[in-house]
Amino acid sequence: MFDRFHNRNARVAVVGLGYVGLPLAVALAASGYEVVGIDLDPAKIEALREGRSYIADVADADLTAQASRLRATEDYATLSQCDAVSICLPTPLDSKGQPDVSSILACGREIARYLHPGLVVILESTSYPGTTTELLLPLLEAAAQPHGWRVGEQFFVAFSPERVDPGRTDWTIKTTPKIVAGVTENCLAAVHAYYGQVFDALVPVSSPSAAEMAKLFENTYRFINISLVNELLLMCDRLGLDCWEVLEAAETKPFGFTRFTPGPGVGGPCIPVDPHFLAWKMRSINATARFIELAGQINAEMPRYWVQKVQDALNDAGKAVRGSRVLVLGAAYKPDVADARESPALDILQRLLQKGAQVRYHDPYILSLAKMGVPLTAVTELEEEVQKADCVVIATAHSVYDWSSIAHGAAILVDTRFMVKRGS
Ligand code: SAJ
Repeated sequence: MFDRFHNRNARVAVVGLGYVGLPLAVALAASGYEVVGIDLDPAKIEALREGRSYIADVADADLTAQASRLRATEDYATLSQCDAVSICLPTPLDSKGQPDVSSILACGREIARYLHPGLVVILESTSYPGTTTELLLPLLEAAAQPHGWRVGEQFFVAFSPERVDPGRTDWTIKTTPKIVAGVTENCLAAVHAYYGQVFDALVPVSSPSAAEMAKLFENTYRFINISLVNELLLMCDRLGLDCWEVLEAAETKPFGFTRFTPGPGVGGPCIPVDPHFLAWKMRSINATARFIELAGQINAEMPRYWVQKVQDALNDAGKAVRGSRVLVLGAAYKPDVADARESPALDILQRLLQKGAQVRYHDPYILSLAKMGVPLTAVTELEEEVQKADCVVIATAHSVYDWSSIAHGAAILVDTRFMVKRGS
């Protein structure tokens, strides 16, 4: 039934060619499939046609190596000729903090237009339990019904959460275990036949909702533990204890303890977003995810805490924040990525601007924050800027920074990442 996958002569599609979809498309092509990448952004399509990667984890050479098997298009009609389609579209929170699944719905409607017998539809985007079966599946069933096609018989629907970690090299898209779930047993068999040729280890679970929940829990676990260690920092501050020393000591426990590190808050497209999908789902059934709500409050508090540290340090030096020159190192949400989505550094910069500081930032990967709503462009002369600043704030621990040199050159240093403490 699924020989085209077993024989790897299936033609497969990936919708959404971002930091999840493009690495997946390359991995599928490298596994021998003919791959069609679909994206609505003409700039992405043009770049890929010219063999230019815009994703740090995909080299131009990777595109060149797969050029015979990977092509890009804006046209969903190509799905008529495809045996499978993986949906890798963003699922952000909207301005009210509610899940925004509009991209998945729009994509589902397009897939429905080109639905045909044999098509395997796999949702990879992170979303709340029920998205696959309550939102995506009905769109496809509505298109299937006039033809008498049924899910699990003429077409197949599955959920398999992405686990792409930008910048990580020890675990790759191929070696990271891949959860898979089908709407029916046959749907599971379909995604197993297909993805089993691509990923080293599949983890089948009983339903798409169980898989959606597993993905959300993975990242909620991180979100809550990061908020716990941030609260530890707040508690140590009130008790006059050195949080770093406490953590170093606790970490010597060889079992039953996982180290997290306090910081300026939680950024990125995953960790600060995914838990709120789960919290929203629980509210929708009149239940509450109390840990998530509390963790969100603590993590959101951290930029204010660190700006207060700047204010206190300047005050101790007889300076007001207003008019002081403050240099923030790093705008990205984590080291060595060019991504500032939900980055706490943005909140720190905004707060300093609101307090009237002369704010500058340095980030080798992000040269302007205008698109993120912060009216600043990066400074480039790092050493000179450190020397001239009344206060330097370490917000993102990019590898390019020489922490001892920065500590030596800064008149005042507020180290939200404890980089100097680490001795690195
Ligand atoms: N952070 C802390 N303290 C910590 C860990 C993280 O403040 O101890 C902050 C980071 O600075 C960042 C945010 O939290 O602002 C998120 O950091 P992250 O390391 O979780 O990075 P992400 O968002 O890229 O998370 C991804 C996730 N991968 C997927 O969703 C597939 C996450 O599940 C991974 O565990 C994580 O990478 C990872 O381990 O690197």
